[in-house]
Amino acid sequence: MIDFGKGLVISIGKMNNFLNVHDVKDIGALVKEALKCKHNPRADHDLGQHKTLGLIFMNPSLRTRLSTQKAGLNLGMDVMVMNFSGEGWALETEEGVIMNGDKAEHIKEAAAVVGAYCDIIGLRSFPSLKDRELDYSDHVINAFVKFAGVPIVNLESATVHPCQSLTDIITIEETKQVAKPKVVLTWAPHPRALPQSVGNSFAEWINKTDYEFVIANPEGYDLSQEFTRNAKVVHNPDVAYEGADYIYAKNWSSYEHYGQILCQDENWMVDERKMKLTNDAKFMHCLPVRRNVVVSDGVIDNDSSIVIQEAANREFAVQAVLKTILSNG
Ligand code: AN0
Ligand code: CP
Repeated sequence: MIDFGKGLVISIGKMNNFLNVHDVKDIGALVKEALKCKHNPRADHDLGQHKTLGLIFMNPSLRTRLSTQKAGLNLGMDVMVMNFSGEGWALETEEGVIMNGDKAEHIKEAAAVVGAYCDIIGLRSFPSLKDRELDYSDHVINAFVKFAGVPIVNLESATVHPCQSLTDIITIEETKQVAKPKVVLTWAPHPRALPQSVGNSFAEWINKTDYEFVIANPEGYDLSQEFTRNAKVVHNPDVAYEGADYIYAKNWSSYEHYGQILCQDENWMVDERKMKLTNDAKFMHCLPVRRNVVVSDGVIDNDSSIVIQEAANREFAVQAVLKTILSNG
């Protein structure tokens, strides 16, 4: 049974920004708050009255875009969404440059202007996958933190995707059959170079739980230790799958050989053979997912796939985050 608790927002503590796991004092309390939102989504419809949520997307999105709008509406907020790519002015992010090229507006003004219209800003900004040092400085979201003057919610930055990771823990808590499940984050093939953000973030959040955690990826695909810390990393998927309660699949491009695709080996796809090695594991993926590249139809269409429940929980995860920020006063 879910214990909905009392005074959860108090135990979550004050939250000024939601940039990564370090902004959360008590993950358990935030998970409970999200489950409380799921139980009664409109219970706090007065909290966000006359407050504006602005969602800025530098990149495509389905789930993040809709779930965050929905969460804002559940809390009574007014919500504005803008796709910067194609619709906004091309942004300069470097300091001190002579802006006589393609970039029409500096991020300093853009962030401050959005901040002038909004009480909370959600921002999605993927990495370039070209310059590791610049990407890992997370300079775009940090410029918003510095210049917008209002709380910032990370809707996937160059390094992490905390709304997704919170959702993933909520979904594991809802479905787990044992107190400390074995959770496996497995790399899977993909034809395009993707960010490490979802993998980094999943590792960073799962490391804060008492679950057994194993990461499986090919040689050359180890994630940054800044996020994986002491997690066990194996380079053979069969070893990782043995006895797993959750198989969480995600592709990422190489961190070491930054942004490169080093492996297309289809033995890394999540398939029925490997799932048979598990303890009847549930299959998870943040979506969007490429069928029969990352995961076989047989696995994602099986009852043990919880990807839709996982995506549905995005609404309540971000609602708990927005509620906590709004409760700061
Ligand atoms: C993005 C990524 O891998 O970061 C978004 C995932 C939520 N995925 C793709 O671009 C396919
Ligand atoms: N999982 C996720 O963030 O999906 P979108 O990219 O569609 O928002």
